[in-house]
Formats: sequence, structure tokens, C-alpha cells
Amino acid sequence: MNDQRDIQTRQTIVRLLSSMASAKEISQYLKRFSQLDAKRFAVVKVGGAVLRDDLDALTSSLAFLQDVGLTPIVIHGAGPQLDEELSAAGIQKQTVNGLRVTSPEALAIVRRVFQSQNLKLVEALQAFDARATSIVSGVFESEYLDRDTYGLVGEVKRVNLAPIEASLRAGSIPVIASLGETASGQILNVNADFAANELVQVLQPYKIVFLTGTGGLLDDAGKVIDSINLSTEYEHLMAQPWINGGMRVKIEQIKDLLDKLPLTSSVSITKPAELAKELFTHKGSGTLVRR
Ligand code: X2W
Repeated sequence: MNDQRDIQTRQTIVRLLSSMASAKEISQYLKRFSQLDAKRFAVVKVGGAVLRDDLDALTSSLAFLQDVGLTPIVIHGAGPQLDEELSAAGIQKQTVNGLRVTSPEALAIVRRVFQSQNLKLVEALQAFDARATSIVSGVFESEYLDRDTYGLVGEVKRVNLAPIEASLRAGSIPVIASLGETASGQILNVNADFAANELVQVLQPYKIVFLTGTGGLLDDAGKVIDSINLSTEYEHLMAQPWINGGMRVKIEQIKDLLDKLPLTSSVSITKPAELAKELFTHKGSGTLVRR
């Protein structure tokens, strides 16, 4: 461990201990997570906006987990970066049901942007002295979702865990881009929330965390909602006029995901700086979504 990292890690631990919870509480969680098979600890989905706006906090939070012997599985998107690069190339944005219609011309840019965003995170982690493995292909075996409507967009049919397991065996954080490929090798653009959902269904991890720019689901006053119980609140929530398009899709997807998982599962939506608080304290952080 280099000196700078050593100091940063210690500062993080001190901050954790003093501001959030008792050492006893933190060690309880640490012990519980350490006893899990590496595959079952946590899937952390990172939105493209987080890679753009909050890379430092993301990197230090993930590196901190590795410092305490835990290896999260990271899956990321690149939505805002794709918007920017496609627009710079003169390709107009078109979405259907929240999914980007992807032409062959757009796909070339999608691949390049996913690769560069993936490397950006991996390199940031490595610069922080953390071990991380770039995985941009070979995980999501996909088929065309509906070629006439969406073009080169995939839906995941099978998750190949081999590259992830190899990374975990080496104690290295798998950093996975949400690109899919067909049996004949055609690369497809897969929505990162969809890809994360598929990964979670296969792995059934103890913790499912979505890191977003907002740090949770927001109420009508823009304040983070502490918790949502979908069994009693879903209809009411979806009927609210202030639930915007992006949030609506997110809630629907989380409901869909939780419906497929054991009843005790939950999803946390938070921001990078509060990841440790979410994982190691009873109170947690951001929004906890239960079924
Ligand atoms: C998404 C993939 C990126 C993504 C897209 O092209 O924007 C489809 O819509 P975020 O940052 O997690 O939203 N793919 C098919 O999901 O990124």
C-alpha cells in the first residue's frame, strides 16, 4: 500500500467510525460479508453520470472495500457520455421505452465509449492501488431485443460468469461494461440497469446497490426518500405526478428485479461517498427498496 493510499484509507476508517456507527456495528457487518462466498457479497451498478461527476468518491469507496478484504462486482453504464459522443458525431438521440435506438453507425461509438469509460474506472482504481479487471465482453450472451424497433440493442439471455469468477479469484474487482454479444458474435448495446438485473438474478448477492448521481429516489421536494416498501407503496408512488420518467423506469425495474428474488432481498440506491455507510451501518444510506 502506498503512503497516500494508507493515509486516505485511515482517514476513511476514522471518518466512518466517528460519524456513522460504533466500531462494533461496523465489525458485525464486516464479519458477515467476509464469511460470504466472494460471488455473493455485492453487485454495485454504477450509472454513467457517477463516472462523469463522482469518480474520486467512487474510486475511494471501492478501493476501501478491497482494503478491508471485500470484492464488489461492478457493472457500469455510460448514458450521458454516449449522449455527448453521439451528438458530437451528428447522430440524433432516439429512445423508445427508455432504450436507445442504436444504428450500426451509433454502435461503433457505443463500443468505443463503453471501452473508454470502463478503462477510466479501472485505471482510476489502479492509480489508487486497488486491483481491478476490465471486462467489456464475454459476460452477457444476448439476442436482439426487437431489431425493427431498437436496432442493435440486446436483451440478455445468459450470463457467463467465468470472467467474473477469474477476477474474483485474483481478489481483483471485476469492472463490467453492459455490452452484449449474440451467439454469432454481433456486439449489442444493452441498457446497464437491465444488465445489472440479469447479473443479480444469477448471482443473488447479499447486497444490491445502485449508485446514482442523486444518491437515492427523490420525493416531490427533491429530498432523498429513506425507504420504499413496494408491496404497500408501489401503486401510490407510481400515481404521483412528480415521479419523473427516469425514476419511474428505475422503480419499475427494481420491482421487476425484486419480484424475481427471495422475499428478504432489497435494493439500495445511494451515492459513492455513502457506499460504506450503506454497507456497514444499520441505518444505511440513500433509499432502501423492499418488496
Ligand atoms: C444504454 C447503455 C448505457 C446505460 C444507452 O445507450 O444509453 C440502451 O439504452 P447508464 O448511465 O447506466 O444509464 N443502452 C440500450 O445504460 O448507461
